[in-house]
Amino acid sequence: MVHRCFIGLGANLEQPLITVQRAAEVLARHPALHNWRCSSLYQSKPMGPQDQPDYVNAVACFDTELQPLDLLDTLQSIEQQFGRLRGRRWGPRTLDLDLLFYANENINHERLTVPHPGILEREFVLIPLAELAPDLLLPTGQTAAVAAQQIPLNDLCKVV
Ligand code: A4P
Ligand code: MG
Repeated sequence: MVHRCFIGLGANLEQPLITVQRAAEVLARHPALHNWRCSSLYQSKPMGPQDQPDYVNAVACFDTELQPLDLLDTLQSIEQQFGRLRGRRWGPRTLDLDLLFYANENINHERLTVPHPGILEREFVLIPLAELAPDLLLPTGQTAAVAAQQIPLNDLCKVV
């Protein structure tokens, strides 16, 4: 069975724009991910500690037959491939891939919470999500487009 998924891509170290572009290419070519679509890339102010560089963020969607934890393993192995530095929570990272939605499923596993709990507060998720899928229904019952219209932009700007 095929599941429609959305992920967030983020980077703020070592040429983050190139990192996000290359990660998107790797994901688009991955044999288990189909119908890949990616939003524009956005520059965003860091959420969390402010003593770190701005981020580059995007949202992508695809279809997959992978089960949720297998998809998480796939995403984490790509983070590793990009030399992910794991530091403090919400600290700087070479590449961060967050699973935002896995079909309409609610997952509460020690390794995986879906929908991702930060979606509604993050302009760097909602704006690219609304670009890709304006009619997507969020857990609040709002569409992505309406939620994106209501969120403060916090200097978010499109870069590519
Ligand atoms: N995990 C649980 N649920 C998920 C999920 N839905 N997707 C677990 C991915 N992983 C999930 O993640 C820690 C563990 O979360 C994983 O091992 C996985 O089993 P992590 O990526 O190592 O830790 P983290 O990212 O530092 O923590 P956290 O709470 O996931 O942070 P976020 O939410 O990823 O935020 N500012 C801007 N402007 N743009 C950003 O992209 N990102 C962050 C990180 C902070 N500030 C940012 C940005
Ligand atoms: Mg994360």
